[in-house]
Formats: sequence, structure tokens, C-alpha cells
Amino acid sequence: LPVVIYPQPHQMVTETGSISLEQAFYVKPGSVKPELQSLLSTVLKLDGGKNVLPVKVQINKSAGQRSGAYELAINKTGIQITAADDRGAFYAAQTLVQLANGKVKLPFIKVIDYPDVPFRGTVEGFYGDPWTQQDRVAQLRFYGQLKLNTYIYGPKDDPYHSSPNWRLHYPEKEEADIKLLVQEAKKNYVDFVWAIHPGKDIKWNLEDSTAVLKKFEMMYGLGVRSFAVFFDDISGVGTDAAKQAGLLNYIQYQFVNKKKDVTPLIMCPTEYNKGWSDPKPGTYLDILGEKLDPAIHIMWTGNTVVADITKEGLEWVNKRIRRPAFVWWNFPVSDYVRDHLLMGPSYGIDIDAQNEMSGFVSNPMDKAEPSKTAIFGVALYTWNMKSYQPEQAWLASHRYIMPEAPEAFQLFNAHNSDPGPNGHRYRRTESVEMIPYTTAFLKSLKEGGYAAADAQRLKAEFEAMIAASKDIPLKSQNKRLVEQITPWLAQFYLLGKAGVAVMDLADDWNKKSYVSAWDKYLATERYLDSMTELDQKMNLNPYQPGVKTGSLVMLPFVKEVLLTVGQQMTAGKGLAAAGTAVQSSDQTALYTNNAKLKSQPLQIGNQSVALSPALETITLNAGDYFGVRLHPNLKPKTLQFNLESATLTNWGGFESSADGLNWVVLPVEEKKGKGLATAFDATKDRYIRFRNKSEKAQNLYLKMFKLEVGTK
Ligand code: LTM
Repeated sequence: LPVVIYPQPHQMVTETGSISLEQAFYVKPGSVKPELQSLLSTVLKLDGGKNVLPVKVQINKSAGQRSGAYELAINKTGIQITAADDRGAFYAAQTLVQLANGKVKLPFIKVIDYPDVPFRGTVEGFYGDPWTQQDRVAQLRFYGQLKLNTYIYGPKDDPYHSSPNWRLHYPEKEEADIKLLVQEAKKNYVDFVWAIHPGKDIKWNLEDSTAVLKKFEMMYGLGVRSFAVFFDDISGVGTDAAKQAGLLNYIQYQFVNKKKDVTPLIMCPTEYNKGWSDPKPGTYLDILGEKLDPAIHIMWTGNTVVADITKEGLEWVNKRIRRPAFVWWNFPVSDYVRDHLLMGPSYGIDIDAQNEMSGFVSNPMDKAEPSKTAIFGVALYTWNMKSYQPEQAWLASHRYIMPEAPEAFQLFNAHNSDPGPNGHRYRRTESVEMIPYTTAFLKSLKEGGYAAADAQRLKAEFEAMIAASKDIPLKSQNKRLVEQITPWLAQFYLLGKAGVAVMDLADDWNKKSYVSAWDKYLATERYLDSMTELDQKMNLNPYQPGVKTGSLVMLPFVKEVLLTVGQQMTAGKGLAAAGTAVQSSDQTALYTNNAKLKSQPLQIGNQSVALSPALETITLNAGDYFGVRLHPNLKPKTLQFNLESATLTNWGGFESSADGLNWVVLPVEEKKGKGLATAFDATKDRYIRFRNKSEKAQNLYLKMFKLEVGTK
């Protein structure tokens, strides 16, 4: 069998011969670090005995070698490790562990290996519940095994990382936890980078510069040796490039240069993607490029906030910031689509971009364990870029992460990968293998028949979904992973059931078993209703509540088959009428002229229509507006809003209209951007919006814009 190691080593040559793992080995006492010794002892017999073979470890930093580079040789004389540093020796041992795991002997082998990207890992940089201590410990161990060396701590909802408490000490319990995490990170040769996010309320004076330094000193006291400063998602005075560079340089001179054992600083700029950056020469990015100390890394998310990473995109920014960007890849983060899981392959990352980046970190989901699927891909990509194949990496990740039920996990992931419509317009492939079958089946069904082979394949897939939703919790040893995907597993089961029922419906209808067909019709409807119920009951976060699965291909397929056969069953009556599309100009829709909001999804419930909340600052230019246009059968009742702007009513106003042309100003009860509007003309009003009435651009946060509605 070929030897497979993750991530794939740069050079690996197997030779004839092997050493039994019954063989005793010997490590000269004191010659290796304790964590290396304990790692080696997980697969080698190190307790001495007769005819021992030596394990020799040599640290030998030769010019130009990266941290983490190593050579490993296994031959009849024993095991030799030569590494650029202790991290490299640790990685050699990780390779050895993978060679030995589940085997009875070690092959004779020569490995020469090194990372392509100097800093590789994750940035816990999402909005929502931060990871737990246990989640983080498990991540750090996972990173060690996959040769990832960077974990940036920056959860947006930690008030001691961001406002209001970035100036303050962590409470005792949190301090103790961070101290333990730093130790765990060290054991796994991961740099624990602590990030501060002071830009929402920072004052550009000595007092606040000192406050940042003091906080870094506190974190240094807990063992932290790597630091970052984030200026993303802020507005106001904090966004000044020259001031930001000034603060970072101050930290560089007053802290990093003095400490000697602190790794290079990382900063996340305010204009962190091309879409949001001022293209004019001499503006924000050029100012950073010119003023920021060259030793400091600058993060970058790509051409947009959530984006593919391309060589050309990086070349563009690198010219401006005058250094290779440190990539902040917003995948598989799901804080803008909280009802979905992003379990698909890590693709859209350019294998020719190695020289354009200094680091590459993935921003994951708030669900730590499920995020490992994508992080596995990132580990393989950043270590050996040219060899990276997203689909292969994804397939391998299932066996690596859930060895007890890899097929079930793969099936679940295959149907849980697209985020659904979202404000970032970021979409992923989903249910790829099934698309030829769903397309062919639907086309022929509409023409009055279908191929049995297509139907069989689809039914088998729905049956496999039912089985997978049971197998995963039953077989997986990873209880935390199962816990984090439980609502989606429940929904997946229902989708499987609905799918089987709908395929049986088509079959019965085809065979003219009309009574049975009607039963299957009702059964499909019941499963779909249960899915809607579950969607309304679980994962009730205030942003994108609910639980979506198979939402790109498999669920629309079930609905379409049900509708098509239903139409055929009622020969154009009843159900067919339900399927008649509403005139598009009548449909409830988003109503805006603002570029950043134009893809913001609507959340349409039984009694409400809301704009899906956005996480980042929204800039409304003079005259810009956003709101909703209602279906003519709906009437507006109450508008609840939270736009988080203390001066909202000084510059903006709420308005309603019957035709989108003539507008009436709505009186509102409002405090600090939060409030209610109720004075609608319920019989006429169809358009409700908020508009920037002033003559200049204004900032706000779209936390809530929710209209209670009734039927006319
Ligand atoms: O991407 C950056 C630099 N900042 C924020 C993240 O905190 C957030 O997780 C992502 C995805 O919503 N978008 C951001 O703008």
C-alpha cells in the first residue's frame, strides 16, 4: 500500500525493508524536548531492552530553512531526525506517528519536508458564541497533528478582546483558561496569537496607546508571545490609517523590540478587502504600506469580505501594502448564515499564490469540531500548495475526522455545504454527485416519464441520508462534533424521509397506483411540514434562525417533484393553482438602492418580513435607502428596528408609500437607533423604508429591521 501522510510531504522515498514496531528504541536522555519524547512514546517502545535501535534527533538550523522544516530517515540503523528547530523535530515525529498508526511495522523511508506558507492555521474571528475552552484545546491538538502553527484568538463577542473591555484585565477564570491554552499551544508548537480589537472607541492619544501596551503586558504575563491588532468592522475616528500605523509602530518599538521573544505583529486593516478599499493612489492601503513598520503583517480577506483567494488578487494588494499579505480566509465561517453548516471542500484557494502570502488563516464556524473538515484542507494547502487537490483533501478529511463512520460523514457533508442566499453573495457547490440525476429525473418527469435508473439512484441517496443521520451519532466517538450538528442531523433525517416518500409517490403515480400515490403525497407533505416546524423551533438565534439542510439541490428537488406530480394528479386543478408563480412584481421583496445591501436576504415568516441582519458597518450615501416591498395581500402592522446609531433620526427617516413614488414620513418612537414605527396606512402602504435624508454618507449597523404583517 502507498504511504499516505497528511499534509503531503514535499519529498518522500520509501526503500525496501522495514522495522517491526515490536522493536525497542532508545532516545538519549535529555536529547529531546519532553513533548517530543511523549509523542514518540505513543508509537515506539522507548523502554529500552535488548538490541535497541537509536532515535537520533539533531537541531540544525541551516540558512534559509523555515521553522518546521525537517528530515526523517528510517533505516536499518534506526531513526534519524534532523530539523531546523524544535517545531521541525515535532513535525518529524508527527510524520512518524502517522507512519506507525494502526500498523505493525515502520517502512524504511526518507522524508524531506518543509511548509510552503510560514504562518498557517485559524483565526477565531467570527461573531457569535466564542469556542469553549475544550473546543480550543481540541483544535490546538488537531493543529499540532496537521503541522498548523498559528491560532489567532479574536472572537468578536469577547468583550475583553473588543469594546467595551479591551482596556481591562480578564476576570480570573478567563485568565486561568488563557494561561492553560497558551501552554497547550506551546506543547503543539502552535503560536497562540492574542488579538485586540480597540477601534470602536479608541482615542488617538497616549493614554489609549498605553492602554493597549498594558493589556499586551497582561497577556504576556499569561504566557502569550504573539500579538495582533484588529481594526475590522469599525467606523469613525478609529479607521484612520496613519493613526493605526502609528499605534502599531509604537507597539513594535515599545513592546516587540524590547521583549525579544515576541513573534512579528499582525494587524487587520479596516479596508481588509478590495471591494471596500479606496482605489485612489495615496489612500488608506498605501498609507499603511508606507508607514507601517515592514516587520508587521497585514491581513487581507480577498477581493470581497468572503472570497476566493487568487494570485492576482494578492498581487494587487501586495503592491499597495508593500509586503505579502497575511490571508484571512473567511471560510468556513457561518456567522452571516447561521442556519447553515459549511461542510464542503476548501476550494477557491489558488495553488500558485504561495509567494504572494506571508500567512494563511481560516476563519471557522462557531462550531469548532465541524469546522475541522475545512481546516484539514487548509492544512494540506498551506503546507504543500502545488500538490493540493480540494476534492481529494475533502474525501481524506472524512476518514481522518470520523474514522468510525467516514461514508456517513461524507454524505452528510456533501449535502450541507452551500450557505444559501446571503448578503456576501458567496455560494458553494452542494450535492454535486446528485445533480445529473435530479436534473434528468425532473426533466423527464415533467414530460411524463423517467428513467428507472435515475429514480433508483435518487431513492438510494435519500435512504442513505436516513441511515447516515442515525450512523453518525451512533458510531462517532467525537461526541462534541455530534452535539454541534445534532439539529442538522435531525433535519437531514426528515429530508431523507421526505425524499423516499416523494420517490415512492412518483413510482406509484407512474404505476397508476392512485390510492397509494395519494398516501405518499400526504406523507411527503407531512415530512416537509415537520422540517418547517423544526426550522422554526431549533437554533433560534436572532440573526438567521433555523436549521437548513440540502437547501441548494435536494430539498428543492423534493418540493419540485411533489408539485409536479401533484399537478398531474389534480389535472390542473387545486394543487396546480398553488403552484402558479406569483407575478414577480407582486412578490414581497427587498427594497434598496444601496450597493452593500442589495443582496441582503429577506426572512419571510408567517407574520413578519425582516431584513437578515448584517454584521459589518453599513454606509448609506446621501439618499440611499433600504426596506421592503410587500405582496399586495399583506398589510404592514409594526416595524421594529435596531440600527445602532445614536444620531439616527438627525440624518435619517422612516417612510411608507403605496406606490414607491409618493412617500409619507412615519413618526417613530426611537432611542439610540432602536425603536418602533406603527402609524401605517394598512390598507394602502406596500413600501416601507429607512432613508438617509442628509447630504453626506452616514454609518449604521443593520441589527434589526422587522415588519410585523397581517393579511388584507
Ligand atoms: O472578515 C473580517 C476581517 N472581519 C469580519 C469577521 O469577523 C466575520 O466573521 C466575517 C464573516 O462574517 N466578516 C467580517 O467582516
